[in-house]
Amino acid sequence: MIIVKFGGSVICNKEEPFSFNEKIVEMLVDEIAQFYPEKKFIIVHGGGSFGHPLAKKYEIRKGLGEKNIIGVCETHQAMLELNKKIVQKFLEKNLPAFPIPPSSIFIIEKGSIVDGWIKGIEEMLNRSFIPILFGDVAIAKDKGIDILSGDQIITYLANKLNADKVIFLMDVDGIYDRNPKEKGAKLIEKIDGKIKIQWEKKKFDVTGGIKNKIEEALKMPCKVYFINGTKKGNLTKAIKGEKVGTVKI
Ligand code: IP8
Repeated sequence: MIIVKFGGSVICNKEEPFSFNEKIVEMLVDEIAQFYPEKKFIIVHGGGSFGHPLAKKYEIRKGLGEKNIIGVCETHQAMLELNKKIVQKFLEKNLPAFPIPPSSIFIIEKGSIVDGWIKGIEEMLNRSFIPILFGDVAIAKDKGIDILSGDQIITYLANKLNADKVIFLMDVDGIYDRNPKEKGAKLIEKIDGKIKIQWEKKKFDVTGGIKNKIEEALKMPCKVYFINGTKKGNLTKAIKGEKVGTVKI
């Protein structure tokens, strides 16, 4: 089973609230279609310009307060909207995508999953569905409510369901030794636990961007690819195990 993260910066334009990169999602679904049903997939998508601006506006990372309970529901609603657009693209290509709202099956603490019910996901995979999860708001033991990043969901699923491979789709070619926009930035081809990067602090992302992705990847029991999901053919290469982007071995 392969888990693919549709990163928020790939499926949305982060500068524009509620934008959806329809053509890119269609291209990615076409690439997945080449391997279905021989290979099993779980898709997890990020919050992009649907989830993150609202999570920030309603200060959801601070927990459940008196003033943000409606904001929590609105943020979840925005994620359902984005999820529906993605699921629709799979169905148009005749792929049986089935949405699973993470807030209904996971309990978290300090941003990580401490309790989850994933039997349904397993049974869906056995019946050839493609479960589609997403970064979401979730019940938190410590704060009442918190944001659950798609990256944390992937770590949990990769470990519990023994994933063969995880592929993170991003809007840059992989992991760089510093901000890829900086002069002299070098693409790192392989990463392991010793990796050191001059982390960039992102204002947009409430869940920690690339730093969180790498930390999570290091907890996964399989190869993890970080590739540019906006370039045609990259996802196909990663699924086939060909050289592309950065690989955590
Ligand atoms: O983009 C964040 O998920 P991520 C989800 O996978 C929300 O970190 C609601 C902001």
